Amino acid sequence: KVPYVVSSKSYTAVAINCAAKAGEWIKSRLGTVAQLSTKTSAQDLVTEVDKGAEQMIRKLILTHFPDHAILGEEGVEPGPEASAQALEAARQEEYLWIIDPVDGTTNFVHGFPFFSVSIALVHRGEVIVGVIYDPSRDELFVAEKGKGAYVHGNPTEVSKEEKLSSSLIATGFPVETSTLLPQNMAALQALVPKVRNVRAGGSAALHMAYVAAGRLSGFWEVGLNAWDIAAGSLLIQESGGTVTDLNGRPYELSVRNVVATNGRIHNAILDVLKEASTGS
Ligand code: 2AM
Ligand code: CA
Ligand code: CA
Ligand code: CA
Repeated sequence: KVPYVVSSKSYTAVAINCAAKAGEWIKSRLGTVAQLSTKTSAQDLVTEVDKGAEQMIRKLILTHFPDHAILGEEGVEPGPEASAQALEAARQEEYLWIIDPVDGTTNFVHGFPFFSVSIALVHRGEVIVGVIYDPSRDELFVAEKGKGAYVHGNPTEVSKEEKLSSSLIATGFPVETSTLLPQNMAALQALVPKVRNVRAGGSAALHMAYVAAGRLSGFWEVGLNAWDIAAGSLLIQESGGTVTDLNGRPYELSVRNVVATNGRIHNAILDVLKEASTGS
Protein backbone atom coordinates (compact mmCIF):
# COMPACT_ATOMS: atom_id res chain seq x y z
CA LYS A 1 0.00 0.00 0.00
CA VAL A 2 1.27 3.45 -0.88
CA PRO A 3 0.86 5.66 2.15
CA TYR A 4 -0.17 9.25 1.51
CA VAL A 5 3.24 10.43 2.68
CA VAL A 6 6.11 8.14 1.76
CA SER A 7 9.77 8.43 2.69
CA SER A 8 10.89 11.86 1.64
CA LYS A 9 13.46 10.88 -1.00
CA SER A 10 11.39 8.27 -2.85
CA TYR A 11 10.37 8.96 -6.45
CA THR A 12 6.72 8.76 -5.50
CA ALA A 13 7.12 11.17 -2.61
CA VAL A 14 8.81 13.70 -4.86
CA ALA A 15 6.08 13.31 -7.49
CA ILE A 16 3.41 13.82 -4.82
CA ASN A 17 5.15 16.84 -3.36
CA CYS A 18 5.51 18.41 -6.80
CA ALA A 19 1.86 17.86 -7.69
CA ALA A 20 0.57 19.04 -4.33
CA LYS A 21 2.76 22.13 -4.21
CA ALA A 22 2.08 23.13 -7.81
CA GLY A 23 -1.62 22.34 -7.47
CA GLU A 24 -2.02 24.49 -4.40
CA TRP A 25 -0.28 27.38 -6.12
CA ILE A 26 -2.38 26.97 -9.29
CA LYS A 27 -5.55 27.05 -7.19
CA SER A 28 -4.39 30.22 -5.46
CA ARG A 29 -3.99 31.85 -8.90
CA LEU A 30 -7.58 31.11 -10.02
CA GLY A 31 -9.19 34.27 -11.32
CA THR A 32 -5.91 36.20 -11.40
CA VAL A 33 -4.69 35.47 -14.92
CA ALA A 34 -3.43 38.79 -16.25
CA GLN A 35 -2.13 37.71 -19.61
CA LEU A 36 -3.62 35.08 -21.84
CA SER A 37 -1.42 33.91 -24.72
CA THR A 38 -2.23 31.53 -27.54
CA LYS A 39 -0.09 28.76 -29.04
CA THR A 40 -1.16 26.97 -32.23
CA SER A 41 -4.60 28.59 -32.45
CA ALA A 42 -6.99 30.95 -30.66
CA GLN A 43 -8.27 27.92 -28.72
CA ASP A 44 -4.81 26.74 -27.64
CA LEU A 45 -4.15 28.75 -24.48
CA VAL A 46 -1.19 29.23 -22.18
CA THR A 47 -0.86 31.44 -19.10
CA GLU A 48 1.89 32.52 -16.75
CA VAL A 49 0.42 29.98 -14.32
CA ASP A 50 1.17 27.07 -16.70
CA LYS A 51 4.76 28.27 -17.03
CA GLY A 52 5.20 29.07 -13.35
CA ALA A 53 3.86 25.69 -12.26
CA GLU A 54 6.13 23.88 -14.69
CA GLN A 55 9.16 25.81 -13.36
CA MET A 56 8.20 25.01 -9.80
CA ILE A 57 7.92 21.29 -10.59
CA ARG A 58 11.18 21.20 -12.58
CA LYS A 59 13.10 22.87 -9.77
CA LEU A 60 11.79 20.50 -7.14
CA ILE A 61 12.53 17.39 -9.23
CA LEU A 62 16.07 18.55 -9.99
CA THR A 63 16.73 19.37 -6.32
CA HIS A 64 16.18 15.70 -5.52
CA PHE A 65 17.33 14.07 -8.77
CA PRO A 66 19.76 16.38 -10.58
CA ASP A 67 20.66 13.77 -13.19
CA HIS A 68 17.06 13.00 -14.24
CA ALA A 69 15.61 14.31 -17.52
CA ILE A 70 12.35 16.27 -17.69
CA LEU A 71 9.86 16.62 -20.54
CA GLY A 72 7.22 19.24 -19.78
CA GLU A 73 4.54 20.68 -22.04
CA GLU A 74 5.66 24.28 -21.58
CA GLY A 75 9.29 23.40 -22.33
CA VAL A 76 8.43 22.22 -25.85
CA GLU A 77 7.58 24.25 -28.95
CA PRO A 78 3.82 24.11 -29.65
CA GLY A 79 2.48 21.66 -32.23
CA PRO A 80 2.50 17.91 -32.76
CA GLU A 81 5.78 17.68 -34.73
CA ALA A 82 7.89 19.45 -32.10
CA SER A 83 6.34 17.43 -29.27
CA ALA A 84 6.92 14.14 -31.10
CA GLN A 85 10.55 15.12 -31.66
CA ALA A 86 11.04 16.18 -28.06
CA LEU A 87 9.62 12.86 -26.87
CA GLU A 88 11.83 10.84 -29.22
CA ALA A 89 14.93 12.61 -27.87
CA ALA A 90 13.87 12.41 -24.22
CA ARG A 91 12.75 8.78 -24.15
CA GLN A 92 16.38 7.61 -24.48
CA GLU A 93 17.04 8.90 -20.96
CA GLU A 94 17.22 6.38 -18.13
CA TYR A 95 14.96 8.39 -15.84
CA LEU A 96 12.51 10.78 -17.51
CA TRP A 97 9.84 12.85 -15.77
CA ILE A 98 6.92 13.74 -18.02
CA ILE A 99 4.87 16.62 -16.67
CA ASP A 100 1.77 18.59 -17.54
CA PRO A 101 1.71 21.47 -15.05
CA VAL A 102 -1.91 22.39 -15.79
CA ASP A 103 -4.01 19.89 -17.72
CA GLY A 104 -7.18 21.75 -18.54
CA THR A 105 -5.82 25.27 -19.03
CA THR A 106 -9.03 26.44 -20.70
CA ASN A 107 -11.00 25.36 -17.63
CA PHE A 108 -8.50 27.05 -15.34
CA VAL A 109 -8.82 30.30 -17.29
CA HIS A 110 -12.62 30.20 -17.10
CA GLY A 111 -12.79 29.14 -13.45
CA PHE A 112 -14.41 25.81 -14.40
CA PRO A 113 -13.06 23.61 -11.61
CA PHE A 114 -11.85 20.61 -13.64
CA PHE A 115 -8.09 20.77 -14.18
CA SER A 116 -5.15 18.84 -12.83
CA VAL A 117 -1.42 18.49 -12.43
CA SER A 118 -0.09 15.35 -14.12
CA ILE A 119 3.34 13.91 -13.34
CA ALA A 120 4.82 10.61 -14.55
CA LEU A 121 8.23 9.09 -13.95
CA VAL A 122 9.47 6.88 -16.78
CA HIS A 123 12.33 4.40 -16.31
CA ARG A 124 13.80 3.01 -19.55
CA GLY A 125 10.61 3.79 -21.43
CA GLU A 126 8.21 2.37 -18.84
CA VAL A 127 6.01 4.50 -16.59
CA ILE A 128 6.86 3.56 -12.98
CA VAL A 129 5.10 6.37 -11.08
CA GLY A 130 1.97 8.31 -12.03
CA VAL A 131 0.46 11.12 -9.99
CA ILE A 132 -2.56 13.25 -10.91
CA TYR A 133 -3.73 15.97 -8.54
CA ASP A 134 -7.04 17.82 -8.72
CA PRO A 135 -6.62 20.93 -6.56
CA SER A 136 -10.29 21.96 -6.82
CA ARG A 137 -11.40 18.80 -5.00
CA ASP A 138 -8.09 18.12 -3.25
CA GLU A 139 -8.00 14.67 -4.81
CA LEU A 140 -4.63 13.02 -5.20
CA PHE A 141 -4.35 9.96 -7.45
CA VAL A 142 -1.11 7.97 -7.10
CA ALA A 143 0.08 4.82 -8.90
CA GLU A 144 3.31 2.86 -8.59
CA LYS A 145 4.17 0.17 -11.12
CA GLY A 146 3.26 -3.22 -9.67
CA LYS A 147 2.02 -1.74 -6.39
CA GLY A 148 -1.47 -0.55 -7.23
CA ALA A 149 -3.17 2.82 -7.47
CA TYR A 150 -4.74 4.95 -4.78
CA VAL A 151 -6.80 8.07 -4.28
CA HIS A 152 -5.67 9.64 -1.01
CA GLY A 153 -4.46 6.26 0.19
CA ASN A 154 -7.60 4.26 -0.75
CA PRO A 155 -7.13 1.68 -3.53
CA THR A 156 -8.76 2.60 -6.83
CA GLU A 157 -10.50 0.03 -8.99
CA VAL A 158 -11.98 0.40 -12.47
CA SER A 159 -15.73 0.06 -12.93
CA LYS A 160 -17.30 -3.40 -13.28
CA GLU A 161 -19.54 -2.30 -16.14
CA GLU A 162 -19.73 -4.95 -18.87
CA LYS A 163 -22.16 -3.26 -21.24
CA LEU A 164 -21.64 -0.13 -23.32
CA SER A 165 -25.29 0.75 -22.82
CA SER A 166 -24.78 1.42 -19.12
CA SER A 167 -21.28 2.94 -19.41
CA LEU A 168 -20.46 6.60 -18.82
CA ILE A 169 -17.70 7.61 -21.25
CA ALA A 170 -15.60 10.75 -21.68
CA THR A 171 -13.75 12.38 -24.55
CA GLY A 172 -12.18 15.70 -25.50
CA PHE A 173 -12.59 17.85 -28.56
CA PRO A 174 -9.39 18.45 -30.52
CA VAL A 175 -8.58 22.02 -31.62
CA GLU A 176 -7.16 20.74 -34.92
CA THR A 177 -10.16 21.05 -37.23
CA SER A 178 -9.04 19.57 -40.56
CA THR A 179 -8.70 15.89 -39.64
CA LEU A 180 -8.87 15.33 -35.88
CA LEU A 181 -12.11 17.16 -35.13
CA PRO A 182 -14.13 15.45 -37.89
CA GLN A 183 -12.69 12.09 -36.76
CA ASN A 184 -13.74 12.78 -33.18
CA MET A 185 -17.20 14.00 -34.24
CA ALA A 186 -17.83 10.82 -36.23
CA ALA A 187 -16.78 8.78 -33.19
CA LEU A 188 -19.05 10.83 -30.93
CA GLN A 189 -22.00 10.44 -33.28
CA ALA A 190 -21.50 6.68 -33.32
CA LEU A 191 -20.97 6.27 -29.57
CA VAL A 192 -23.60 8.53 -28.01
CA PRO A 193 -26.55 6.29 -28.95
CA LYS A 194 -24.70 3.18 -27.73
CA VAL A 195 -23.55 4.35 -24.29
CA ARG A 196 -25.29 5.90 -21.28
CA ASN A 197 -23.82 9.27 -22.24
CA VAL A 198 -20.59 11.06 -23.09
CA ARG A 199 -18.84 13.78 -21.07
CA ALA A 200 -16.11 16.18 -22.16
CA GLY A 201 -14.68 17.71 -19.01
CA GLY A 202 -11.59 19.28 -20.56
CA SER A 203 -8.75 17.54 -18.69
CA ALA A 204 -7.57 14.32 -20.32
CA ALA A 205 -5.45 13.42 -17.29
CA LEU A 206 -8.34 13.85 -14.87
CA HIS A 207 -10.63 11.82 -17.13
CA MET A 208 -8.06 9.03 -16.98
CA ALA A 209 -7.88 9.28 -13.19
CA TYR A 210 -11.68 8.95 -13.18
CA VAL A 211 -11.48 5.79 -15.31
CA ALA A 212 -8.99 4.40 -12.77
CA ALA A 213 -11.36 5.28 -9.92
CA GLY A 214 -14.39 3.69 -11.64
CA ARG A 215 -16.25 6.99 -12.07
CA LEU A 216 -16.06 6.64 -15.85
CA SER A 217 -16.00 3.29 -17.66
CA GLY A 218 -14.03 4.64 -20.60
CA PHE A 219 -12.27 7.58 -22.22
CA TRP A 220 -10.99 8.22 -25.70
CA GLU A 221 -9.36 11.24 -27.29
CA VAL A 222 -7.28 11.94 -30.39
CA GLY A 223 -4.29 14.25 -30.83
CA LEU A 224 -3.00 14.14 -27.25
CA ASN A 225 0.61 14.19 -26.05
CA ALA A 226 2.64 12.03 -23.67
CA TRP A 227 2.21 14.54 -20.81
CA ASP A 228 -1.59 14.22 -21.03
CA ILE A 229 -1.60 10.42 -20.85
CA ALA A 230 1.50 8.94 -19.20
CA ALA A 231 0.50 9.27 -15.52
CA GLY A 232 -3.11 8.27 -16.24
CA SER A 233 -2.03 5.16 -18.14
CA LEU A 234 -0.32 3.73 -15.05
CA LEU A 235 -3.23 4.71 -12.79
CA ILE A 236 -5.62 2.80 -15.05
CA GLN A 237 -3.38 -0.24 -15.50
CA GLU A 238 -2.77 -0.48 -11.76
CA SER A 239 -6.53 -0.20 -11.20
CA GLY A 240 -7.24 -3.17 -13.48
CA GLY A 241 -8.10 -1.28 -16.68
CA THR A 242 -6.76 -1.23 -20.24
CA VAL A 243 -5.03 1.56 -22.19
CA THR A 244 -4.36 1.26 -25.94
CA ASP A 245 -4.29 3.29 -29.12
CA LEU A 246 -7.28 3.30 -31.52
CA ASN A 247 -6.05 0.05 -33.08
CA GLY A 248 -5.89 -1.74 -29.76
CA ARG A 249 -2.08 -1.65 -29.53
CA PRO A 250 -0.89 -1.42 -25.91
CA TYR A 251 -0.06 2.03 -24.59
CA GLU A 252 3.46 3.33 -25.05
CA LEU A 253 4.76 6.88 -24.72
CA SER A 254 4.22 8.00 -28.33
CA VAL A 255 0.50 7.10 -28.38
CA ARG A 256 -1.52 10.24 -29.24
CA ASN A 257 -4.93 8.70 -29.90
CA VAL A 258 -5.86 6.94 -26.72
CA VAL A 259 -8.61 4.54 -25.65
CA ALA A 260 -8.68 3.89 -21.91
CA THR A 261 -11.32 1.72 -20.26
CA ASN A 262 -12.18 -0.67 -17.46
CA GLY A 263 -11.05 -3.44 -19.85
CA ARG A 264 -14.49 -5.07 -19.92
CA ILE A 265 -15.87 -2.65 -22.54
CA HIS A 266 -12.57 -2.10 -24.35
CA ASN A 267 -13.19 -4.17 -27.47
CA ALA A 268 -16.75 -2.90 -27.78
CA ILE A 269 -15.53 0.73 -27.80
CA LEU A 270 -12.70 -0.07 -30.21
CA ASP A 271 -15.23 -1.66 -32.58
CA VAL A 272 -17.52 1.39 -32.55
CA LEU A 273 -14.57 3.78 -33.04
CA LYS A 274 -13.25 1.67 -35.93
CA GLU A 275 -16.66 1.55 -37.60
CA ALA A 276 -17.01 5.32 -37.23
CA SER A 277 -13.62 5.99 -38.81
CA THR A 278 -14.24 3.71 -41.81
CA GLY A 279 -17.84 4.81 -42.19
CA SER A 280 -18.99 1.18 -42.36
P1 2AM B 1 -3.98 21.26 -21.79
O1 2AM B 1 -5.06 21.90 -21.05
O2 2AM B 1 -2.81 20.86 -20.94
O3 2AM B 1 -3.51 22.02 -23.00
C1 2AM B 1 -8.82 18.51 -23.52
O4 2AM B 1 -9.49 18.00 -24.62
C2 2AM B 1 -7.38 18.05 -23.53
O5 2AM B 1 -6.69 18.50 -24.72
C3 2AM B 1 -6.61 18.62 -22.37
O6 2AM B 1 -5.92 17.55 -21.78
C4 2AM B 1 -5.70 19.67 -22.99
O7 2AM B 1 -4.49 19.83 -22.30
C5 2AM B 1 -5.47 19.11 -24.36
N1 2AM B 1 -5.14 20.14 -25.36
C6 2AM B 1 -5.52 21.42 -25.37
N2 2AM B 1 -5.05 22.07 -26.47
C7 2AM B 1 -4.38 21.16 -27.17
C8 2AM B 1 -3.65 21.18 -28.41
N3 2AM B 1 -3.53 22.29 -29.13
N4 2AM B 1 -3.08 20.05 -28.84
C9 2AM B 1 -3.18 18.91 -28.12
N5 2AM B 1 -3.84 18.83 -26.95
C10 2AM B 1 -4.43 19.92 -26.48
CA1 CA C 1 -1.73 23.30 -23.42
CA1 CA D 1 -2.55 18.63 -21.27
CA1 CA E 1 -1.02 21.76 -19.94
